[in-house]
Amino acid sequence: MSSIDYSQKIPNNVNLSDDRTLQRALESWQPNFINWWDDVGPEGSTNFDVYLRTAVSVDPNGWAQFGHVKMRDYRWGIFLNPGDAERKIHFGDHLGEKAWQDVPGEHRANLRRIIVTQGDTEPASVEQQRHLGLTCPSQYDLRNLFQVNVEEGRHLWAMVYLLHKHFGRDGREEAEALLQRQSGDQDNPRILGAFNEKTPDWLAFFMFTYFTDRDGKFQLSALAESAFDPLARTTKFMLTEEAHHMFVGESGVSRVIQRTAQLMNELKTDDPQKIRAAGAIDLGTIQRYLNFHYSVTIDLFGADQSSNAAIFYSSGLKGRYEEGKRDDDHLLKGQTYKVLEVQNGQLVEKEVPMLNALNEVLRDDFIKDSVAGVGRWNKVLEKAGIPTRLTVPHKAFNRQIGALAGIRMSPEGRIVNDAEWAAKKDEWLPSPEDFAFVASLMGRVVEPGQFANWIAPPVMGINRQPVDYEYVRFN
Ligand code: BYC
Repeated sequence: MSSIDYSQKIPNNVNLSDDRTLQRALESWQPNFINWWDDVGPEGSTNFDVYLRTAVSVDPNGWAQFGHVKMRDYRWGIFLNPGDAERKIHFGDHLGEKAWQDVPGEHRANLRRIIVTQGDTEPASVEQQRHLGLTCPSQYDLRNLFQVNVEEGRHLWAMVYLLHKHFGRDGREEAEALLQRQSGDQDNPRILGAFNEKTPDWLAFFMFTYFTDRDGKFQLSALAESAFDPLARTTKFMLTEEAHHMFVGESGVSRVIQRTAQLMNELKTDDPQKIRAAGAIDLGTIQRYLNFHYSVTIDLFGADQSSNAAIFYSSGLKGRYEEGKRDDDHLLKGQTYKVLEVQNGQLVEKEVPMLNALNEVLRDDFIKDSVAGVGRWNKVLEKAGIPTRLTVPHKAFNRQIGALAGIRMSPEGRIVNDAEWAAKKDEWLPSPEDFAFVASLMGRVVEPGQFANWIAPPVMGINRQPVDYEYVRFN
């Protein structure tokens, strides 16, 4: 089932034409999706022909094709990784039983909730990024933004397919609601905190795609273990696309650092004001953006102790990251895990049942992965001979979810009083002045091969095209 039927209105590899009712339901959702894209998708981009990757197969050795397309005409489709009829559930109370092709009645509400929460993040990110095209630092970057946007749109389709196919009328209603909630809307916001934050500039975009898309990687990996086989197969394929999004973030921040380091060396200064005056982003501002995006993203893993997480795992709905590679009993009953909490004004470690701490387990896996990339950013500084190093803040810094919510803490992990927090907040998190400065750099550079002054060019182009390729035709 690896070929994709492109003759259909909705490209798919799930034999959609065999299920007329489902096909009609999805075809009636499609115009609503396009209306949503027109209303809150990338601003002012309707006529652009963009050099985009489109999924054409789920074969790992050639799953995508590249070509110039108008984003509105992008072939958003439904693609599941190939199935294994013999697949067995490999964790939780149903361990060893056959994976489910349909939703068991007793798990329906929880599965729906997980799928809706996952689905909600996809359109949210497109909404958050909708103005960025107006201030792109290059055609290359503009194309990458649009690539991320269309693929988040496809990920929404992936979740809507599951809702329509497996959750009947409730699923169809949820699919509508996914187009109605809006990022940052007072009355009808997106479900999770980070997806209601603004992505006001390209540094925020790169940090978002580095950190927040990485939450996507870890959550999707956990869902790819699910006993509900259609969810496992669809999230596996989504992960293929997600890798590029994190690349955009990691290489984007890296190029910002590279340019800053170059100017620091040229001007022989580490004075932030001089770097700013030269039109680049000082390392302090980069660190503050990092602190912000890291802390709101680790909140996305949920409370450190969660009975939901225990139920999701024991029922087989959501596994751990790389569940299949772990050599324990995959039941986790009687095991413990350390979480942090505050006692008498001190942070202390507390041993709690592992099943209840699975959000924390996934958060810790995410943290390890994030820190590795920050290390790669530091290599850029090291290579340039600059002694400053970027670091991720303490896990308890600026948290809003779970036992650490609301604790006043410095990025190094020192509990501080309200007065110190108020005095230092602008050293630790981007201040209104930082945002205004970064915004002042955001011009619009669209000549092929040209780059804004605050960012270095990439090492190579997309799909072996040159860096000065015409990635976007403005028409
Ligand atoms: N903000 O018991 P808890 C991606 C809520 S990113 C606001 O810990 P649970 C992407 C929680 O919903 C991946 N609310 O919850 C990236 C619950 O509410 P109710 C997205 C929050 O269920 C970039 C209450 O607090 N996928 O793909 O254990 C671009 C109690 O919390 C937050 C998923 O998240 C928050 N940060 O865990 C595009 C996977 N955190 O029920 C895309 C699916 C928690 O009391 N979701 N709450 O009203 C899940 O697995 C779980 O829902 C969560 C929460 C891990 C998110």
